[in-house]
Amino acid sequence: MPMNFETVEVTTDLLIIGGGMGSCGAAVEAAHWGKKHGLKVTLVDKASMPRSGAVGMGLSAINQYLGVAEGLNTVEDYIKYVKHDLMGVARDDLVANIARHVDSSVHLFEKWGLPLWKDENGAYVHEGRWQLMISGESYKVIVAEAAKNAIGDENIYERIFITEPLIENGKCVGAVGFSVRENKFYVFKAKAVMCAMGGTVGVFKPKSTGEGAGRSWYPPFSTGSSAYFTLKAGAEMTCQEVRFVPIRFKDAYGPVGAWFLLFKSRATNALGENYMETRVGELDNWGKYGSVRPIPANLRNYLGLLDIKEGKGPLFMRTEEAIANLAKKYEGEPKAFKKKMKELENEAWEDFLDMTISQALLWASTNVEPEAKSSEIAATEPYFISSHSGSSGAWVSGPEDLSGGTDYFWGYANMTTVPGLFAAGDATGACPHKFSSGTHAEGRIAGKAAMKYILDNNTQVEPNPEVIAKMKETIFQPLALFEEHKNFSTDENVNPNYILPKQFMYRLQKLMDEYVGGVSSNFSFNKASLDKAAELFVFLKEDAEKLAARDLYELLRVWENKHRLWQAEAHLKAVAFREETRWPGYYFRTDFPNLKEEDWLCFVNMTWNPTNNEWSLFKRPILDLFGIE
Ligand code: SFD
Ligand code: AMP
Repeated sequence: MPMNFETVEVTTDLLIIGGGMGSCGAAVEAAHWGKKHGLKVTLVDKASMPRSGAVGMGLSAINQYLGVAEGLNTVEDYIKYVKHDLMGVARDDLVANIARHVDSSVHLFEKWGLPLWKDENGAYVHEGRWQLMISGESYKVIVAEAAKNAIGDENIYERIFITEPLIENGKCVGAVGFSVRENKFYVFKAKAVMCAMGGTVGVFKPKSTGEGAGRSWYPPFSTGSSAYFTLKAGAEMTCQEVRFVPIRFKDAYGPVGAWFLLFKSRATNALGENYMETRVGELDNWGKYGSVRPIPANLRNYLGLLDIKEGKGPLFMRTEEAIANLAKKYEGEPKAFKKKMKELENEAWEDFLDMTISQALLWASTNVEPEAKSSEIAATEPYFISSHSGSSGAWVSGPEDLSGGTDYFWGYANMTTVPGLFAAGDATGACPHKFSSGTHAEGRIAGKAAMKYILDNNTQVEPNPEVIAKMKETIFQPLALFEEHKNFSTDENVNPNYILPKQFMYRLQKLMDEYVGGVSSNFSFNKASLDKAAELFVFLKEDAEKLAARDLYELLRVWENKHRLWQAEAHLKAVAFREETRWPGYYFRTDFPNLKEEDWLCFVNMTWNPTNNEWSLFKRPILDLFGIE
């Protein structure tokens, strides 16, 4: 591997990092303001935009749509739904800001060519109250095309992995990274930076190991870059304890929403019991959140997990029963019945073919006919994602009209506590349930605010060249380390001088799985196991300095793992700090098994201090801005 990496410098006004849903929203909006004021917008993605990020495979539903103009819902309805789902812990202002803009993002998608399902009256077909059905195999291609058209191909850098933020006098002034295809080191200098590099997968040992390794619900290429970037910039973070454990079709992770909401399916245990009914009394233990409807996602999980713990699994999605129920009214008319059954079968397969193709393959290869036989569902390994029902991310400012004058506001919507650094999507915390559409809307909000910030602070701060030189050395050091020591042993995989990224990842995942409540420890832990994790973490971090790479591909894996490590550490610290159990279907503290509203109905926030390498954790109050209980 040659060590002569060319340095490429790019100077811009706004740098958007990531090419996913949030970034595509930001690109469209920022380009509009950029054209008006002569400002340049540049976007950098580690992959190729038309298929990068969580929506790359496509989706079969848009999960946030309010239908305000149609009189379907209000912004307040949505805040209430989100706050209840997260057991009281969410930011009114951020949720409201997204909710009031999300419908217009959905209308843009439709204008750009995304096929939304319509009924015979031309109205959108709803999956549930907030969800719209789409034929979304090419969802990301369509949204990325609009973003590319807005800022121009010449301003888009693909296949560049961003590793570090550039900070000068506490302000974010750019980022550095490397090409995953060429021997090039990139320095992006900017007046403002927007971080939207998605969530984190692979911190916990996945259920899919061996021949299924690499399969996950959220994309395996979401590797914690948002959390790393914002933490390393010195930004305040929030809800790092709030991981997401979805219930999914077992082994290929097919989503369940369409089955529960559109097909009105039940899930039952091996004895045919519906745990949502047999376990309903358990909900009384979780304060007022046990009586809200819909039942919060984590409590729904919890009821199923209780059945599993008692040996009443596996759990099954009763697809055959749901399809039969929907076709029932056509039973007297054979032709209409046949047609309806065909239509339902098509919808069942399309749900996966649009979004989780491997689930359709698994069905096909295991002779599943959903109209004839139930399919197993199960809780997955934990993920870090704030756009679905998790909540971890950076603590960002709200918009002035909603939270001005409160501690939620410090100047520019969606700016982190680091001046010049904005965030959206999985990168921002405490505003969950934004999904693909809300993330796009949040990206637009952040993109617009960032352009305003640039107009108000229109100076290009030059990053320190010595810092950049040092970063370049650090980024490529894993290649040099391998070259230096590769001949020490007869097997490259076994060498006392370095650790390869796959081995490192397995170690991180084992640690988190066993001591911080992964699948094998039944999502449970206590202080003793967290202390053990913290002890092992010290060794793991020491060895992170010895990560080695044989080629550019492995260098990417090295940096993905370094990023994951920070998300893992932030999580470990946050769950140790919160001495209660608030989301029992996501994790359970056996030493503090109850909800403690008086002490813990608050945000757990944290910062990492770049100057002394110290972490601090603290509580922040939850403000009630809309009078929503
Ligand atoms: O059914 C770097 N999501 C769903 N949303 C919906 O609206 N409907 C659904 O049906 C949804 N479901 C679903 C969903 C996701 C997945 C994977 C499945 C099913 C199987 C959620 C949305 O997809 C999600 O909310 C948004 O996409 C989040 O957007 P954003 O922008 O926060 O993240 P991204 O789109 O993953 O993009 C990240 C980008 O960053 C790049 N990147 N670039 C440079 N340097 C680095 N170091 C980088 N690291 C990452 C990525 O390449 C990417 O471009 S259902 O389950 O509910
Ligand atoms: P999922 O497929 O689990 O990602 O869910 C898609 C959407 O449906 C999300 O908005 C979920 O919150 C919602 N959802 C899924 N299952 C249920 C359920 N049983 N009750 C209410 N909402 C659900």
